[in-house]
Amino acid sequence: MVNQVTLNVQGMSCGHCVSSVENSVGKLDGVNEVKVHLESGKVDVSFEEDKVSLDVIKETIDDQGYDVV
Ligand SMILES: [Cu+2]
Repeated sequence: MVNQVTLNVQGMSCGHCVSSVENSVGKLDGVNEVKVHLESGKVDVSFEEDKVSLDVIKETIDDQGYDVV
């Protein structure tokens, strides 16, 4: 089952932040698509609920040094 969420993430300020988040989340098994919107601080994620949980996605962003609010 595909789920689609938009997360609010604080601390992303440049292209490097965008790639850190997009690459780390994009690497997770079960994530179909991840798109960072730098200006609004939003991250769209499309993922397979039976393969990866939202918690793991949030943790992965957190591990890169950003805050999911
Ligand atoms: Cu940055």
